[in-house]
Amino acid sequence: MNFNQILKIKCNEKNNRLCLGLDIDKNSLENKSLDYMSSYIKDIIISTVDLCPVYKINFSFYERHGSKGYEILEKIPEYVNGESILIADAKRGDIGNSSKFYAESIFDYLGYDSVTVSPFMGIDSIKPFVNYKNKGVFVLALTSNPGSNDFQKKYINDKELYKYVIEMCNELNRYNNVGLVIGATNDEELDEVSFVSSSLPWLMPGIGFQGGNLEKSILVGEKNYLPLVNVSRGILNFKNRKISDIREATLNYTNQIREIL
Ligand code: OMP
Repeated sequence: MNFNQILKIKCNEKNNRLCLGLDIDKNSLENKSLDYMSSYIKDIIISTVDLCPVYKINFSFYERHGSKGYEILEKIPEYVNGESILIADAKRGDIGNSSKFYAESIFDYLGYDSVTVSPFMGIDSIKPFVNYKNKGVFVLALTSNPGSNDFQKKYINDKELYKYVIEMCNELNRYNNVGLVIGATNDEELDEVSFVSSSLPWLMPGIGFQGGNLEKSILVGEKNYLPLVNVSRGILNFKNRKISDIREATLNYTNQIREIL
């Protein structure tokens, strides 16, 4: 079975479309040691894994701590133990030869299931990731931040740049393992995205702190193929957040999503 099918099965099994973003800011924890941060993440996973089909790990929150932070990135797949899909939010993309080694580090060495990549350097920069047939590749198409106006929504000839990216992803999806990153804050463009995207999963960050539209994201994404709505700070990032509160917030989002579905 290919990645996009496995992803959908996992989401259906847990009757959820929530991707919990494990963006842990060490400074918000009561104990600021990295060993504590690691066990805190393990506890979050244990207490939410029955609900979450997907976790996304933004590498910046770990790489900023050097080798100790990287050790946590190594441990997260062990903590999840195959019960959910892991997205390495590393936003890679380089000349083919370098991308090949980025893919090797994330898929072979770290053992993550999927990765986020930037399309800026073109199709040859993404192919080395896609060539891992059992792994997933989420390509930044229409991002959630205000800067998505700077390039992505600019017209080239008759259409916006982000639509060229989506068309490239349709073409790249030979092994059914390519997805799009579509910010949930772009509710006005979602129908247009759906029109161009040919049955691809959408990773949809921007729910919670960035004010994205949960209902519209789920409804339009579901019609296309599969929306994965990411929430990070909206669930995690309060001072000294207790694990039981994280569980409750995760359940709360889960219930909202189930109602929309
Ligand atoms: P919160 O705003 O705290 O929920 O975090 C959003 C997460 O999604 C962060 O890890 C961002 O780096 C990531 N993200 C976006 O916010 N917008 C995007 O367009 C793309 C991403 C991403 O690729 O995950």
